[in-house]
Amino acid sequence: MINKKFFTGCLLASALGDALCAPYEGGWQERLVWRIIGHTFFGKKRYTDDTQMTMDVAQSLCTQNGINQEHLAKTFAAGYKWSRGYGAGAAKMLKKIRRGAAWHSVNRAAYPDGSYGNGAAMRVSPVALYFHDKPEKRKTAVQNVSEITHANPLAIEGAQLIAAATSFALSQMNFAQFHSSLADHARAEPYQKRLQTCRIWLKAGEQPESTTVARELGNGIAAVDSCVTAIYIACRFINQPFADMLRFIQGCSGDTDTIGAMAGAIWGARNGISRLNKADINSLESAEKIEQLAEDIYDSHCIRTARRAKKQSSRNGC
Ligand code: F2R
Ligand code: MG
Ligand code: MG
Repeated sequence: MINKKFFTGCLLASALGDALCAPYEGGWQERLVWRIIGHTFFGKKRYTDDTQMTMDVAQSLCTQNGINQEHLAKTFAAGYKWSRGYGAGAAKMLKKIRRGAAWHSVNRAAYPDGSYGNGAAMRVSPVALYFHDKPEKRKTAVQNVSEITHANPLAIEGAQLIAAATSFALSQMNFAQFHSSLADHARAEPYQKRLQTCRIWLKAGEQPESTTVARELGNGIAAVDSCVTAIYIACRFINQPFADMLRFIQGCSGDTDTIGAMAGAIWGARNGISRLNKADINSLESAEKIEQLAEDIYDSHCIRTARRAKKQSSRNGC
């Protein structure tokens, strides 16, 4: 049985990656805005849309015992706040859902081909934890969680990659297996190409600079420009201090909060809460609530496992 500390490590490291890299996101205007609104009234570091939507997914998953798209869409809409820095298209859709629109009637409202932003991938870690031992259920759940706001196949594929990487990290999969299993999830050419670069660098033990990583794997708001970047960075720093990984992400520039959230989820699922700095956790807004949500996912996993074992033993006549 996987220990609870890896579930709490995953969600807390993701939230810390988001909050601690948010001051480095985007250009000077975004950084200036975050300097003004980046702390709570009590001096805690604020998280952004990445963590808000991750918490929404976790909460909806646990109360609904799985993915209920109508419930989740309403939870996303209720959690929306301008000051979390949502993507423009996502903000437009969530406001429409809040006014009563059905999610499937607005998920192409901003872009007819659906959003290809990384907003689906950034929030997928609770699904990876909840279905870590059920890969087919995980894939369906990722599709369902993503398409509420991200109907574009590239956004959904990015979310599948991040969810798979997080589940593999939780199961302590070895490097070779991790990368060959991930490659099975990449259909689109940009993902295949970037995963190939990532594997070559890691296998050869190369240590490219953050600017090279940003140039070759991407550092942008599109899922294809950030998901493999996060996976590469998490793998490279998997046995190193969390703070070193975040410093590297900050040096990548661009969409740092989201790369931090996704890489953080993978790193935390592998290393657990005990390898995170307590002072960092204490400095984070709503850290206790995030930890509790991770514990709820863990408890729900234990209940389902026990139920399955009971069913199996009654089938065997025990
Ligand atoms: N919004 C931000 N950061 C502020 C902007 C940073 C900087 N100026 C930059 O652009 O790099 N951060 C948060 O948004 C990201 C997640 O966004 P999400 O949820 O995917 O939103 P959206 O609006 O669906 O997509 C984001 C942008 O991508 C472009 N785009 C997406 N699909 C498109 C399509 N089919 N056609 C044309 N453009 C498309 C648009 O510019 C969207 O605004 C995370 O970084 C989170 O931290
Ligand atoms: Mg954000
Ligand atoms: Mg971002």
